[in-house]
Amino acid sequence: MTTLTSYLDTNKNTEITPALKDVITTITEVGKTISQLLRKGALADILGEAGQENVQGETQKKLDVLANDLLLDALTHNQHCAGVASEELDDATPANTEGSLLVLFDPLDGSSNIDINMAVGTIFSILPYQRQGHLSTNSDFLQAGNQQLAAGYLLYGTSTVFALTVAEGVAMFSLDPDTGDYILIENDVRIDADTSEYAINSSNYRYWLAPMQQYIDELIAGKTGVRGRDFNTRWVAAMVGDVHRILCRGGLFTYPFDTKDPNKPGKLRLMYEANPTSLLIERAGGAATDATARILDISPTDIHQRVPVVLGSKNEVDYIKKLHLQHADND
Ligand code: AFP
Repeated sequence: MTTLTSYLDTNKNTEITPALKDVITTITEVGKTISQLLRKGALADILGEAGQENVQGETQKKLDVLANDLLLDALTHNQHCAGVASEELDDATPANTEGSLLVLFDPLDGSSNIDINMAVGTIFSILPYQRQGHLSTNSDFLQAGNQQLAAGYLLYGTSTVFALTVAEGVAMFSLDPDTGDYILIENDVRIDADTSEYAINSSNYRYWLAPMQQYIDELIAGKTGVRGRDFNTRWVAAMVGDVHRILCRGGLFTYPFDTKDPNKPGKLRLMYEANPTSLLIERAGGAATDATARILDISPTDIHQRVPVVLGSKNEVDYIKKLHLQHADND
């Protein structure tokens, strides 16, 4: 039996530095507390609205606020952490000026699922910090996803699962509620290139671009259309859950560009959601794009910027990209 601690200690990968180990351990320890609070549910008085709005103008749930505060407190007290950025806070919080790492997180992805007892998760991304001796600022975080040193998520579902990528490959751990240890359950997660399962919020159909409408029309036509086979929909309403399903059994997830709100080219956040999940998906053999360009190569201009996301089984992602490029050529 391999625990997360022994995995981080004995993994041959030399890029798992002591600083990374320490920060990853801090995140997973907070994950245990969040998991316990979720398990208590209404009994812990953590359901419902906290009565505040976050920087994105969305109402925060009590547990969003709690999870955010727990992670922020633990990470700013970690000696290796030079700064912390949260989806829930306007600005990044500077921490230890001698730290070598910056941490970004979405404390509770899929928060609308909390009150209905469905899966939610914590997503994180770790970037290098180059300006030791100085307080970190928002601009230090504006690094492309391909610079991430590690990324992962905690999924609080029927069990609590931790997915991690550091330098290469993706490993998955399950939290043993009896011992409090994260136990390795999959050492090298791989995603098949082909899939018949897709995730999209189809209620936004009328706002999508023509190539995305064409793609979904083709999947719905199934055997009777150009794809010549049937497809099936799954939608968790928490990206972290959809990404987890794809890591487990393949699939396609997209929150595409839409014209619903001209100020939002996509719903998902590049730095807290798209970058970390794209790194996991690519490292497991899948692909992640904004429909035409690789997500991990996007140079961020704002820590809260949003981006269209198409990720999962490689052949489906490539096919969507082909449709978008064809439409661009025809325009
Ligand atoms: P919240 O964390 O604000 O609930 O948002 C979750 C999310 O950004 C992402 O995790 C889901 O895939 C997506 O929203 C669900 O969006 P819909 O509301 O369109 O189903």
